Amino acid sequence: MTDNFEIINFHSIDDIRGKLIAIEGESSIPFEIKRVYYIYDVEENVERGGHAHKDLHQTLIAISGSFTVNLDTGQNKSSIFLSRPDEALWLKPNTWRTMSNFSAGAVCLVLASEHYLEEDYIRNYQEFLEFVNH
Ligand code: T46
Repeated sequence: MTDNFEIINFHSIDDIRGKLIAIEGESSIPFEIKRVYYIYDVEENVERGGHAHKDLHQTLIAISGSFTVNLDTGQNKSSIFLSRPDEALWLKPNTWRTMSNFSAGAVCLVLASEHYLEEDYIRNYQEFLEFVNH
């Protein structure tokens, strides 16, 4: 059983003016980017997520600030601290996730492989366990 996630490191183009990172679908990240969204203005001690996806692939990037992503495959649990704009967490399907410990000013940029589809979500943990165990 794999952990259902990978860390992707981006190449930063640096010069005396600062840094630039370009992300291209099916190249910098391993899927076509069909949707982009970002999460910001999250109060301290708030937890987001609490669901899994059946087919969706996503990469999460701490464009600013930091937060923790807590992952659960039904067999393995991991916590990933994201704080670098040159690093992405690639979340594969069938991974229960919550996001917590948002720092002040944190921005989570998400690149998704599909358009928004509520039917792709599993928002009940028992249903998730049944889904991944069959
Ligand atoms: C995920 C984590 C990392 C939309 O209408 N379109 C969208 O593209 C998204 C992502 C959400 N929504 C609606 C659905 C809800 O009514 O926005 C509302 C808040 O979404 P949700 O409670 O799912 O947000 P998070 O932060 O708990 O989870 C989000 C993503 O939904 C999810 O796929 O993996 O970020």
